[in-house]
Amino acid sequence: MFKRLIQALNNSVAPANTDPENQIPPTAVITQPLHSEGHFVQPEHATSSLSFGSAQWIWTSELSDGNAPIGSRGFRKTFVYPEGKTPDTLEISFAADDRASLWVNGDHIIDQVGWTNPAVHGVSLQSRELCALLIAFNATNNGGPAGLLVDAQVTYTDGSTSPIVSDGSWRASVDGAPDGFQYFSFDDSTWDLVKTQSRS
Ligand SMILES: [Ca+2]
Repeated sequence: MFKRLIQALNNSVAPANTDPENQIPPTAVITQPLHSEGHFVQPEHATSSLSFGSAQWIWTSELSDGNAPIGSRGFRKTFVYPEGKTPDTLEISFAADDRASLWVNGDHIIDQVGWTNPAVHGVSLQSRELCALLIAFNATNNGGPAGLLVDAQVTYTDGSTSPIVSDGSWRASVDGAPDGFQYFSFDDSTWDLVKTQSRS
C-alpha cells in the first residue's frame, strides 16, 4: 500500500492575479498529498474550487504493494449528464505518477508530468450536443509507485454543477493504451474497474 500523509492545507494562497497580461493558470486548492508516495506539494498559484478532497488515487489492478509495472495505461470515465441539464464548461485538474495525457470528448487537452502544482484546465462543453462526457487519460508509470488523481466539475447552463473525481467507477486497461481508446466509439466494457488506493 502507498504510504500517505493526511495533512490539512491551510488555504494560505495568494490572491488571483487580476492583470490579464500576467494571468497564470489557476491551481487547485490541495487538500491531500499530490504524490502517490505521500509527499506533500503545496500549490503556488491562484486557486480554483477544485480541491482533490474526495478524489482517490487510482491505477490498474496490476498494483502490488504500491508498485506497478513500467508502462502506459488507458483510463476512462464516462459521465452521463442529468436529464434536462445542458453542460456548459468542464474544469479539470489532475496529478499523475509519473505522467499523463488528457482527452475530453476525444479532444486532446494537455500532457502533464508529475504532481506538482497541477493547473486547472477549462474545457467548453457547449460545442457538441452530447448526452455524456468522456474523460480519458493515457497515464505512464516510469517505475515504482503509480497513480492518477483527478478532480473535475461540470457546470451547466443553469449554473448548477456536478463533481467528477477519480474513484472506483473508472475503468483502466492493463494492456497499454489501445488505439482510439480516448474516443466515444471505443468499447471499454472489457476493461476492469480501477483499483483505488487508500490515503493512509
Ligand atoms: Ca512511478
